Amino acid sequence: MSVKESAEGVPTEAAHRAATLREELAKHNYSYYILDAPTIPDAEYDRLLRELEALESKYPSLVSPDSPTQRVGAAPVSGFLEVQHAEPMLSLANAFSDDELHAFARRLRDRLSAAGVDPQEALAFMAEPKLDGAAISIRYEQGRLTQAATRGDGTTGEDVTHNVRTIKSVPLRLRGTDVPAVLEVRGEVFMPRAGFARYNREAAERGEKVFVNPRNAAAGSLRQLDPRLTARRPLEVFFYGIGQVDGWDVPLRQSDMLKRLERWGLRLCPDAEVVDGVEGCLDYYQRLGARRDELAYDIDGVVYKVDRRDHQRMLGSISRSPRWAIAHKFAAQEELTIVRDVEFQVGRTGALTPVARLEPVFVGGVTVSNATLHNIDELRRKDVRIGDTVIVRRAGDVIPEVAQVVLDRRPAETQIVELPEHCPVCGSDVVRPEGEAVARCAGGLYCAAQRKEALRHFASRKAMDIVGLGTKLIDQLVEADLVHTPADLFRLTVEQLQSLERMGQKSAENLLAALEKSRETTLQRFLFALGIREVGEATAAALATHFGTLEALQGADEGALQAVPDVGPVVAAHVCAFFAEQHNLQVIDELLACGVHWPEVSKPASTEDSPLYGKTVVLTGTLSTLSREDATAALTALGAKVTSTVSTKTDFLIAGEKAGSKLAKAEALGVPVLDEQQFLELAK
Ligand code: D41
Repeated sequence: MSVKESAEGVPTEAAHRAATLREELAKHNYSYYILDAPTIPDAEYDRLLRELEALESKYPSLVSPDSPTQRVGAAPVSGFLEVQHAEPMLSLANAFSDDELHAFARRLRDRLSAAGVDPQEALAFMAEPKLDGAAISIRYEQGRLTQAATRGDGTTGEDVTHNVRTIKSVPLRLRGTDVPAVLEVRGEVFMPRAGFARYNREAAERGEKVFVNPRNAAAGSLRQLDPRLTARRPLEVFFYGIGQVDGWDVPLRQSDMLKRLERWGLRLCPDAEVVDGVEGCLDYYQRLGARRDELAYDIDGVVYKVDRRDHQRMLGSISRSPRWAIAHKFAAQEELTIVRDVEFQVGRTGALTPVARLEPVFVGGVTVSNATLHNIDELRRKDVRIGDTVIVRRAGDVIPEVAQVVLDRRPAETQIVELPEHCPVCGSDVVRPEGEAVARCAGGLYCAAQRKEALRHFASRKAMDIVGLGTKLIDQLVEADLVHTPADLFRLTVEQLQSLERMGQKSAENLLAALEKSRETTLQRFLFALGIREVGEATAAALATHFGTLEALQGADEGALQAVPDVGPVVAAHVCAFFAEQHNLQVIDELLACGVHWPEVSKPASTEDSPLYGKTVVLTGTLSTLSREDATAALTALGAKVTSTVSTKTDFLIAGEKAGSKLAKAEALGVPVLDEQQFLELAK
């Protein structure tokens, strides 16, 4: 019996198998990129892809341009062709303040009411993050990707089809049977922060050029001549609009139009929302701004768009920008300035951190005159010299850092920075263990800098919370030789304090009262205050809950410590080393003798009995009775793992007030959602 063959001599079975594989792969791609809920492990996906590749290489007539094997099909190009955009790619006007946003809303209302729209009607807006990447227009004909172009000047862009095809979140073919004859979609190609960091680390290891920021990385990657190079860049895409359309009755609302795009397999930004009026816009701006550092990608503001497309049409555009949309920018996060000096700061653990003293510059809403260079390796890698012009970057509350030297502006005379051999504070040797990036002062608590940092940490709000004992006062106490260990704080007298500069009797008494108050603490705070390496707040809480008493913790060996959720070998070793040190035990004894005490830890019969033990939990929205940090600490103490993104691996979403996209996603994925009350019940 002969095998059935199709016209090109391909066995029907092989053709069927190829079709099935493509369908499977497309389904998994959709789950992965659109639903953000992977259905199979990466390795399994790769196996299916390889099977398809093998079939296609055996029967080349099976290959089609939209096969998932054909992402990196094209050979390098010698240059970029021009593309005329069928519909121009407009740009966005900017608002830099709330006032400018109010003015935008006023203009909208005036124009719309002149066009007959009831000015009382509340306007709905699409509010979305403004990604810092590269704008792209992608054309699908009969559902197949035919062309991708950069924005260029808005009228003419460059053909980057060969590169865009390598981006896995860009479908080569749209899902479904009801796809338009022609559909141009517009969006932003970007490099997520994690991918950017990983890419740069690996590039640096290979001695290649690193990217200054994710925006340059995205734009640069699209302009590669060889698509095989682009394919190695971790690029992603979010779509936010359309260009030319043929054969689709576009929905009335922008938000509904986007939902339709999503069903065709085009990825949207998960953090976009429909909001009401300017108030809704400003509220979104605040909320997104607060989450800016947690987002997986860089943004430089928020975009608001009138949701009704008939209103958009009435408003029209002016000089290449639509009147119906505006970008509300965040304060710039990068600026240029000059390095005046580089000094080494000594931290609590003796780590020497190079810090650049800068010509003051306004960035991210504050004036920056110091920026960290992290460690000596980073300083060498970036080759920062005194006299250089550098890019300083500031992200939210994070310490400003020197991102890069602008070599074009390097003056003829610069000074190279050397790691000091002796601690700039106490003169002890500086040691740098083999293979470690961090150099440390070997002086321990002999070093005044380390003592100051240890005391500052001990007194801080989340540790012993000694109100009024700030940096300046600690510096004075250490310099006057009044305080060597934390226990000395509790032995201070009014007379000693009054001998300090700018310290009257009243302030001295207030400080003693604050010290008195801080003696009553919790085991968790006390453990955190000790400043054991790698023991942060959450770990301190987990240790306190698990062991219940200081004695039990001190008696634990590394094995017993690792039984605590989230305590691994490194933390366990640091804890053991801390309690093995005689002078640490002495300080603890003295603190207890000075009256530091805490209530017994109420320990659940066993954390393993908690319904939250071992569960993966995501927090969203605002809880009314406890802060995000306290909720995280409580969950960690119960043995739960707190993560930031909802996926199929999430066991519970705890949703407070104003929960947004995470709640929607949890509901879509069927992840159980707890409100605050239910969470507190379970955490009892
Ligand atoms: O995230 C962005 N960068 C973004 C850019 C966005 N979310 N929406 C945008 N919307 C538009 C209009 C309203 C003109 C369709 C844009 C851009 N334009 C844009 N990106 C680059 C130039 C214009």
